[in-house]
Amino acid sequence: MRVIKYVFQPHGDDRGQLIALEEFKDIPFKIKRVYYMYDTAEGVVRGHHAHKKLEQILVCIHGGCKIRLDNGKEKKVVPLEKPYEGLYVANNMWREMFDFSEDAVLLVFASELYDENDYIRDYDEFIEFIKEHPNAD
Ligand code: T46
Repeated sequence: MRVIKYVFQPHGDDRGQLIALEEFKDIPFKIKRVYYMYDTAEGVVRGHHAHKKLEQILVCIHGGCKIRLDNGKEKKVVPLEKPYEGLYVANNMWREMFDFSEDAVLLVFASELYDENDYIRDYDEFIEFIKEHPNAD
């Protein structure tokens, strides 16, 4: 499984750092939605689903967390703990987010508006879905 992690270029000067993200330039799709999660309780695992269409970039802009990616054949755990790193998560990828630090803020750029019908929340259904929609690699 190929993990696609973007390293964003900060505009740093003696005042500190600034990162600007533009659609189709830094983010490889049109950004239709942005959401973020914070105050995640200790031991919580979020996610446990895949998507039919939605693509996303995950950035832990404060603190740290881990993302488990599962393409149905292989699983990989990707730590996110730098505000300049973005993890691309394709639609047909089962994901879980865990090990959130107390101060973690996980920011997500999404290619689609929120649509509950786009979620695959049953793992067996996900395995059936990727037979017809295989992952790139
Ligand atoms: C994903 C991972 C990385 C909304 O009303 N609008 C939204 O845009 C989102 C994302 C959520 N919600 C509502 C739906 C639920 O009642 O917020 C509640 C929590 O959402 P959910 O349980 O889906 O959160 P996670 O952390 O399990 O998953 C989220 C995204 O939903 C999902 O697309 O890939 O983060």
